[in-house]
Amino acid sequence: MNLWLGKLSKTPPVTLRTPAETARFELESFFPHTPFDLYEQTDMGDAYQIVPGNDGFFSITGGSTGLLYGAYRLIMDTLCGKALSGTVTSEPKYSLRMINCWDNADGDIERGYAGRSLFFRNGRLEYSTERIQTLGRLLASVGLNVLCINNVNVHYPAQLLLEDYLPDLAALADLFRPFGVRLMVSVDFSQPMRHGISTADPLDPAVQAWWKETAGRVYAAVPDLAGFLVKADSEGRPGPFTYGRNHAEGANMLADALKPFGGVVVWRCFVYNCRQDWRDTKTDRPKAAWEHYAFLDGEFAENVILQVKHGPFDFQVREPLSPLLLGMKKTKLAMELQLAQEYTGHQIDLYTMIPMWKELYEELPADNIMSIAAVSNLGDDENYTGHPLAAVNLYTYGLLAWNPDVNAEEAVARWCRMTYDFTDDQEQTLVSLLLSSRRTYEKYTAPLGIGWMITPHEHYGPNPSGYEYDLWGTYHKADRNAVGINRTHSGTGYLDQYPEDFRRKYEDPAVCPDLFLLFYHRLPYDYRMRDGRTLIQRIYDDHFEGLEETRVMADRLLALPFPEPDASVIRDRMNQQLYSAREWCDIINTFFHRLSGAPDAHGRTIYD
Ligand code: GCW
Repeated sequence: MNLWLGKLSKTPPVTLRTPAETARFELESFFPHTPFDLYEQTDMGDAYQIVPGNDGFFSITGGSTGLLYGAYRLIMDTLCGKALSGTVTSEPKYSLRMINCWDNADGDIERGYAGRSLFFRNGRLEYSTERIQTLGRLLASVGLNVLCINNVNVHYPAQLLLEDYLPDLAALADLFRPFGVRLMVSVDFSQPMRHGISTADPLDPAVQAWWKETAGRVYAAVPDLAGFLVKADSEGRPGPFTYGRNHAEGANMLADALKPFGGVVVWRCFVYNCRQDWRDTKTDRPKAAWEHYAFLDGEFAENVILQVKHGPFDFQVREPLSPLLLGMKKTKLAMELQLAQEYTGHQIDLYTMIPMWKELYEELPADNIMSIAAVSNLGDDENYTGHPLAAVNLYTYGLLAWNPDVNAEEAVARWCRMTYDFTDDQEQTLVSLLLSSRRTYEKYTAPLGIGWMITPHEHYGPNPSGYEYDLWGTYHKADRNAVGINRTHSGTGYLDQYPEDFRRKYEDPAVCPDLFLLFYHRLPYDYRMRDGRTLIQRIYDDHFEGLEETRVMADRLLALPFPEPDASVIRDRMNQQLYSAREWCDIINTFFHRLSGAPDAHGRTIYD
């Protein structure tokens, strides 16, 4: 195993039953000559305290999971060369730190870039026990504790997880339990209709009774299931709208069924019109989530969590924080991130996410959300994440979910140190390449917050107008004079969904940060930016810089002594990224050059 725990030798045996037992096993094998004590204190839950004593002795106090997290903290600090200098206490910011897998029962992964499913094959739950244990250990080592194993688009036969496959689900839960990881399943809102009920109306007593009975069966098999994840009325999925019900009515009905068992309903807010007419200038897709949910603030049951994508569109390189995350004060919220690099290079291009997450947190008041989720970047490739360096996103996500105040550079550096045996200089090089990779990708792709100039459906490589006349509501409206959408009060009014202080930062193009300029404003190509450049020149410059930075990155990255098989995979993917970055740069520049007719001020080659 070449992930960050690769330097731990022994794999935990399947006979472990609790996180506390796993903690003891990991510590005994990592510190074979050091005495230690573990004190289990149930009410501490995930929190832990590590106290050093004489002659290397240490003790850890915590709940069962807290002992495990404390054990990994100590082991990973040691791997990073950090000695325990005094008492360490820690507790997580969020109690649910979730990974959402978009795995289908046939083994395919929607938007998966690391091979096939680790859980499913041939329409069933079928897996390698050893790989599941490794995964459990990886998740636990960074404090992740909820794993939703199936796609939010619940295609048949994934529905059977609540039916015939329950014993298999229970067996999988047993494997994850010693790592403190609780399973979650995505459910199909219309599932009662597979059982002779003619409706899925959440207010229908037969529907309610079916979900209650189902919850009873499911929790009898998996008593610690975290709950259900639901994508409803979104991109063709069934939901309460069919019956004239709102999403509080839908979510609360399921919440009622799960309540006796302590389960939660995680209800996604990714709801918009995905059959928009491009001629319709009134509808602006980023407004959709607010329109569907804001008026329901305070209406959701105790055990409902609304899971909101971090931006109002869909995981583009740069999006503002979703207005729901700022405005729904009386509802439990989770922020949804995406580790899978759907729009950010398919785990071919280097793209380290923590700098972006830290930017989101700068806008997010500390207690607005109570939980966090991320779409998985995992699969059955030998290295689990396709690109070996994409593992840094899983690792740093865990650290962020535990403590959003984590320092991005330190987190990345710790991952590098645990993963590779590099000199300090080599490690510094890798850390700086990882940290700058997102900005580089941003420069050579769609400019200044506009997004969506990507090949439709596949979502890799450039196609500037691929989505322009499509149904998805993702338009840039570039013409020969101007580009972008006015989303201020005088335009679509999207910005009106935000609090006043947020609005003020973006409503005037003269103060709006450059990187959001075309998200909020429609501007002519000769618009003068604050640094004196025209808008079109800034677009050209960013693209040439992005390509050049990729070339430099390739030289520096490929000079590092990665071990095999990482070295070959990294080399192949870097070469693909170089090709793609050139395509992006040339196609985007040519696209805008053809429209605007503006020459590059520096006379660089833009193809006609
Ligand atoms: O835009 C979409 C992705 C879909 C995904 C959806 C979602 C799981 O392209 O593949 O479906 O987002 O988040 O539900």
